[in-house]
Amino acid sequence: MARHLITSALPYINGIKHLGNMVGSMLPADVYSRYLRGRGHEVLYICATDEHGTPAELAAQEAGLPVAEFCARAHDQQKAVYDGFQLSFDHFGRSSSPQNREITQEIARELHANGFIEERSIRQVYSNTDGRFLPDRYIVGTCPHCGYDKARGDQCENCTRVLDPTDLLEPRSAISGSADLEVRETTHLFLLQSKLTGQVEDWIAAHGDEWPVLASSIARKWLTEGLQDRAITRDLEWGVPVPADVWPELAASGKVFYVWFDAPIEYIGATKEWADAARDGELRDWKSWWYEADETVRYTEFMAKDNVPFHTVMFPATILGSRQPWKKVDYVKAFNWLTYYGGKFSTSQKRGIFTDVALELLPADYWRYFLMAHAPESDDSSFTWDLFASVVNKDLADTLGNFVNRVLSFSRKRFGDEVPAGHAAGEAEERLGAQIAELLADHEAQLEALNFRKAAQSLRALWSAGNAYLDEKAPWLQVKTDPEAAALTLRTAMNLIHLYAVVSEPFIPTAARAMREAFALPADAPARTRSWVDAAEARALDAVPAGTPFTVPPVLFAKITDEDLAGWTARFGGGE
Ligand code: B3M
Ligand code: ZN
Repeated sequence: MARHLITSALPYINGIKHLGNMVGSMLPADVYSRYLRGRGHEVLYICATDEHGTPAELAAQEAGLPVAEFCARAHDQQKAVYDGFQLSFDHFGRSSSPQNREITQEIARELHANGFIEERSIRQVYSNTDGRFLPDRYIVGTCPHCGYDKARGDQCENCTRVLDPTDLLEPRSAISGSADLEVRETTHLFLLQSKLTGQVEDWIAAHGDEWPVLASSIARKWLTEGLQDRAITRDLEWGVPVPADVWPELAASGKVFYVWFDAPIEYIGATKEWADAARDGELRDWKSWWYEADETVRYTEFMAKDNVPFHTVMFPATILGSRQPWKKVDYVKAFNWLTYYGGKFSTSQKRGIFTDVALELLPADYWRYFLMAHAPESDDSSFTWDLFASVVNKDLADTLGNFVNRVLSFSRKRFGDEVPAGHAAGEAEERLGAQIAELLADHEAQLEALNFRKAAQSLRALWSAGNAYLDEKAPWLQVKTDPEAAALTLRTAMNLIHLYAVVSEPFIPTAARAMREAFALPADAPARTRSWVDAAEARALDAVPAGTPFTVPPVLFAKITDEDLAGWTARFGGGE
């Protein structure tokens, strides 16, 4: 059994994430983690809020809170939503933790000792009114090309031309609106990525072929453009301070590391947070996952495609340059965009569906299944309410939910509260068993390959097989002529329900639990605690024996009605 280290890109702290963020990082990482745990692997699923940087400071300012307090609250809010989505993190940390500060500073010291960090003086715009240096995008003015008067210092949104802040006419601070700006000399630390290019190239040459094309092609494109030396410090109040033992002057002038420098290190930092939170007697060895980790540790990262360069090039350059045996990623699972009616989900423009609001409308399982079944893997994928409703109604309500309810209620009505015995399994059951074993093998193969859309398809195929069997046997007719035959059909169908409970758990954990708990299996029954189903068990379909007491759970999935659909489309905006 392998040890699986799993991380999903750290959600930025400045607001609740939308469904597009969820589908491209945390949710698939959770499905994969749950699957691997089910297969008996040791799994450590780590995530955290990414808390530093200018957007965090500005969001705090807007909320009228000190930034530390803003982040603490925003972290708890995000964590509550992720709990609602049933994300099974082993630890959900904070990049502002002392652990991350310590490790980030240590890595910076090592990079310095190895000659990969240099101090350079640059010219930067300073706002006298705000009392701070302004990052390019916090300087606004009139575009010299098109005359748009809200162009940002890095780019004009109107004509899309890339700009330098000094190009802007009538520049002013985006924070205060003040035009009292000046250009000042300031010293920053630069990571000499150019000196690390060869090592990153070698590393990608050795490992990149195993990654999906979406990740490896982005990594290679960045490499061919060559790695530039990058400023890794900023003039901000909130961030990991530059270590004073190495750079006393910079530390005294309040420089902190750039958010993209410390954010990926938080994968390690959060693992240490996890270890530090161990209760008495519990052994949590964070280093065994990260430092001189042996080949039994397999590290998989999940992220949207815009994060790929940071994870495949910049972060590896950082840890390669540290010359310390930090674990590097084995597999990079990247996602395209989930769109809202073909357009962008946008946090700033409040377009699309936010994760907290989604959970107010429907429980997590509905979203989890839909999002995985339509994950933007090989291409972008579009959310529409019609599509969502049809997937929920067909797959979850009709194919799975209705099957479960139909079988259990009918059996209770005809045979009482225990799984009926009936005839011994016959030819139809043998065929069904063979089909289920085959579909399950396909499902496993898709999950092993991290093909989430196809895995959702094979899961649905497993559910459909139960419906086809039921329709073929028609126990409601059998019961009239041969009740023992009807009993066999129902017992077999109930075994399918139990199998569904086990193998659907990574996608729909709440419904899976309800299906599992429908059967009061004796404490020592192997099926009771089963976390996955092997081929022999799948074929036999007899884990739940006759005589097992059962209950009929409440409807697993409610159908989305036309009124729901009309209401949600009106509220969130549809295709217009
Ligand atoms: N916080 C992603 C983003 O907000 C960024 C990911 C960091 S992963 C180390 O787009
Ligand atoms: Zn312009």
